[in-house]
Amino acid sequence: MLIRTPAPHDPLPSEITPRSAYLNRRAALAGLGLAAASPLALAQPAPAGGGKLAKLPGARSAVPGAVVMDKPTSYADATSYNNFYEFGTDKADPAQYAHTLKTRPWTVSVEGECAKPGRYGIEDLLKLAPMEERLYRLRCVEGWSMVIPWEGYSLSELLKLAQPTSKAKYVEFTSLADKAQMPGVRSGVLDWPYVEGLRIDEAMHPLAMLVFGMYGEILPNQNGAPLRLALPWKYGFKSAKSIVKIRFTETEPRSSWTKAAQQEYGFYSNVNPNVPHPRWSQAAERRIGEDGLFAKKRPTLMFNGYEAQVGQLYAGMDLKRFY
Ligand SMILES: Nc1nc2c(c(=O)[nH]1)N[C@H]1C(S)=C(S)[C@@H](COP(=O)(O)O)O[C@H]1N2
Ligand SMILES: [Mo]
Repeated sequence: MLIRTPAPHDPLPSEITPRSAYLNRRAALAGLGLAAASPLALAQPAPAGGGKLAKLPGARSAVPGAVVMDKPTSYADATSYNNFYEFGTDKADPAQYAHTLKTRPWTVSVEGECAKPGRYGIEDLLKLAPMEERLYRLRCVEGWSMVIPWEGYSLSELLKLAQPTSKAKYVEFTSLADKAQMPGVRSGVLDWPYVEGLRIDEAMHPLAMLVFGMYGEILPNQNGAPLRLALPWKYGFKSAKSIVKIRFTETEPRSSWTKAAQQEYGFYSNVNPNVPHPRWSQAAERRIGEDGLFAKKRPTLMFNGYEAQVGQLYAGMDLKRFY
């Protein structure tokens, strides 16, 4: 399948702001003497966190595409409507039960096809690279989406320290699975531990983010504390939460969702409005927080709106086959 690569002058979908919003902001900034400020200064300030967790500041990211102009989802919505099956399958379960998760001490082991395997404590990981704030869309395969200001840095910062060998074609991520802390792990709904995988070039892409916080605070447990992935161009389930192991492999890892339903969840799982899930269309989505009586569904964008950044990773691939 041919991937359309936007011409350099094409606006990125993430840069398209309604003209009225732009003019309003410009008028407001002009009043403050900031009219000549950079386009980034026009972006919406991120909403505040809940005020109960430790602060985790991050400077606005310079990675292209890392900041979208969409209105961020409220902190209340982003922390109460979650998928984290280790704490139950209902959207409200993680917020209710994840307080039993112990996030200190926490160690991530990096292993497999690499010259420098290692074990990293969470305090060291927090200091490994400068914290950046990135406003990413996250779209769940179920047909809803959120826009969240994440704090973290590119996953590649950690991966490159391990010096992956030429046999490292893929990276596998494993989440904690502890029955004592995670009531959902007693159920057989998934094959625990939760495992996800990426091709190594996807994992090394600057937009692939290792996340430690959101809304300027450390991650709430229900959102995957103390660290998780955020892969904005893939369906939400590729972004594993509460990671304890990262392994470089020569063969394609089998993810928990693919094991559970091979026909429904492929290895790639790139957001793609043109490839329906076997049981429903993926052409539109509901933005959480905008589900009032008159709220219209939004069209889902190719690669969730990040096509200009990641489209080249899939040039020449049949995305209907490699779904
Ligand atoms: N370990 C683990 N990671 C997980 C999940 C899970 O059940 N367990 N759910 C995934 C799914 S389906 C989605 S949509 C996102 C949801 O992230 P959020 O609750 O922070 O919005 O996390 C993903 N990561
Ligand atoms: Mo999801």
